[in-house]
Amino acid sequence: TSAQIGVTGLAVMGRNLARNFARNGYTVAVHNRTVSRTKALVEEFGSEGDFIGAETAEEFVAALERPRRLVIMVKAGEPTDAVIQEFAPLLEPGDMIIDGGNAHFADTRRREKALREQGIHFVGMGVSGGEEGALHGPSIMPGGPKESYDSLGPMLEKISAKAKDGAPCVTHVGPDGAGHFVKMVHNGIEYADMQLIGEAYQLLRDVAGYSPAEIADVFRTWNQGRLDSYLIEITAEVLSHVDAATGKPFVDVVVDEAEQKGTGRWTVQIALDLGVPVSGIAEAVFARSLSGHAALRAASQGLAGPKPKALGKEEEAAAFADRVEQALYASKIVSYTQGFHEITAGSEEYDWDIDLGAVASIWRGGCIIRAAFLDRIRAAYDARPDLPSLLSDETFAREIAGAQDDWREVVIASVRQGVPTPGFSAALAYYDGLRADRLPAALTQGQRDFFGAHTYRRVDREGSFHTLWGGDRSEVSA
Ligand code: NBP
Repeated sequence: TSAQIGVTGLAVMGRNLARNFARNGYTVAVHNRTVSRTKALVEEFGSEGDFIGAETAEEFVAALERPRRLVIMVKAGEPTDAVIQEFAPLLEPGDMIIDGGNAHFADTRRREKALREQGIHFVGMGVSGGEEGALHGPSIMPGGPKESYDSLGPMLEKISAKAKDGAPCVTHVGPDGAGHFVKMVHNGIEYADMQLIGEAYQLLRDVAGYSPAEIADVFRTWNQGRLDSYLIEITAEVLSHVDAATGKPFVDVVVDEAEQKGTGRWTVQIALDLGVPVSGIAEAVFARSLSGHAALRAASQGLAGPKPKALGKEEEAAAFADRVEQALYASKIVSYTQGFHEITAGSEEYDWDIDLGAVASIWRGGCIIRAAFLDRIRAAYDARPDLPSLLSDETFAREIAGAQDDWREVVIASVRQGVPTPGFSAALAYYDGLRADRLPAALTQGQRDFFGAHTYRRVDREGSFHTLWGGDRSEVSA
């Protein structure tokens, strides 16, 4: 017998993805640099389906039916290149290498181009959902040549998560690096979502005066409404967890320094290159970075702040919690607006022709940012694929209009009480910036013309102009 798919790299993700394929009836060839992992998988999970354990690269390639479909699930970066170098010479034109790791999309573009010259189809495939997702159904974001999706797609549709309406959470995102690009932005949005939730938690704790257990209940209530999402759900779980050793809330015994693996940072770096204002995502990355500067934070402990004033009455605290829900929801709309703007810009820059409604659709299940909310983003783009921004969608615009008074009150309260809310504040500034009739950018242009003769355009006439700032201050055409 031969295998319809092969997986090399059998750490948590690869092992679970291989099991997922096998559980769905595919014969799966499995391979890992360290052979003991391959053996362990077959021994432990062999009863779940048909596995062919391969010890060498040659055995692995020989076990695959043609055209071969070979999934790489190794550590992103050099290990991926090493594995490609090992396998590519053993493959034949028409075979497929699928990289399911968290590759940078620029690496994926480079690899796709090099392998295309050998006639090998290279599919950069974003996978979200962690190890549980890999096993039970992830959200899958494959890029690469469209024709490879014709044969690979049906298999991915089988193993992927399904949205509530039954639609598989996978689509051909676009050529070369499109899939990994979209996965990158997914992670950036994930950072922003987590930061906004964190700010809501901190406000409920410091301003409303709620305990972690009470805040868990608030999040449970929110999870019944428009904020219904995986991240809100697990937030309630984490907040209600009590540390067994001390009896304290778990959240109080964890060191408050957030770590990151890099995809959030990439989202911001690429946004800077593309000129897309992803301020909410950037603030989320910076907030993690700030949290990690332990020495700097220790040295700043004595700095002055406002006198905190907890809300007295219970009703007052409950009303404040409702406002925080509005602020969280409005800020969330802004994060997604910014993330989808980045996808639009990437799609234009690299000619990917990404269907934004389809992206929202495949994020509805399996991935970390899965949420009821994404159904509405999908509907917005399906109704108007050329929507200039999510904020131009009538429903979202109306919702923000309804939330904005509370959103402002929450930002005011956070400033007054000295609770940092970079996410809520940046989202609000973005919103106000976009809706402003006039921006101080006109003054910026004046300053640039003054010190650097950079010229400016006028509101009333075509052309570029320069004022003779050092002379008689008359205006000349530039
Ligand atoms: P890791 O990222 O920890 O990678 C471990 C695997 O890489 C092992 O199979 C290891 O083989 C192999 N490997 C390394 Br390291 N260097 C190698 C080399 N030079 N040649 C061949 N194999 C090499 O595993 P993971 O956490 O399962 O993640 C796999 C991929 O999936 C990563 O790219 C990750 O970013 C991505 N991802 C992870 C998650 C998640 O939740 N963990 C979610 C989504 C995507 P060995 O056994 O011989 O050391």
